[in-house]
Amino acid sequence: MTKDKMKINILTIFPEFFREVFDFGIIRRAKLAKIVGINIHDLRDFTDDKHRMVDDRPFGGGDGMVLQAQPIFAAIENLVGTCERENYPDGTKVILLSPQGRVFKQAVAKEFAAEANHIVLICGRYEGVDERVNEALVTDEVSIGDYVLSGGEPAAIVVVDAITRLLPNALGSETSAENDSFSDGLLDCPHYTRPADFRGMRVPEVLLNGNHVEIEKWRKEKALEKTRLNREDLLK
Ligand code: 6GU
Repeated sequence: MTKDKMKINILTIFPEFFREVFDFGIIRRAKLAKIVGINIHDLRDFTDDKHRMVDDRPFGGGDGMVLQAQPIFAAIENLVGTCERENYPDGTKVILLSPQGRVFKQAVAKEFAAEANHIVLICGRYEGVDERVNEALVTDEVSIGDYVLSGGEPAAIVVVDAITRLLPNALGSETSAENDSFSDGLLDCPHYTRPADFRGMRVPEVLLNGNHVEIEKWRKEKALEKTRLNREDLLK
């Protein structure tokens, strides 16, 4: 797929939540360079209801409220041009952020960055989202990890960040996604900068001697050590 600008649309009942969060660092730069375009949409703008209601009580009873299908269908029709998943243009991903999704990993970020040119993120809320959204609209249901958030908004920020930095030319030449944690299945090695002695704590000698073979060997060892300590599961 030819990589034109990546369009990301976020559907939320809390548009204010995203007011400044994408205006810093790599995401800001990628926006200015037209590598990515990020737009926030208030789900309430798509409701039929005169009171702008977007949720209702669950059929079958139970606690909490469920996001209704109608405003989400209307929003997808507006943003994608159709609310029939099989008719989405090539490169369209409609992602529901929910704790029931498949877990978002670096490999998933790479898949989205490589395959999509238009991503719609639906921020789940309350006790859930009417399942017909999943049945008809959603191409990928995604969770960012095994804990409960009050809504999908923080997850949307995580997904946007992880995808944006993988887009071609999003990182300056001074940084590279190749050296990131997880790109080789290990955590990153420790880093140090000046001064070489801070409060008596010395930078490892090997990093100061300019022997790049030795330095690479040290970094690999330390990456393994850190991974064994904090993320033994990654070594299996
Ligand atoms: Cl995507 N949504 C919510 N509500 N909780 C989560 C999550 C998403 N990912 C992990 N926990």
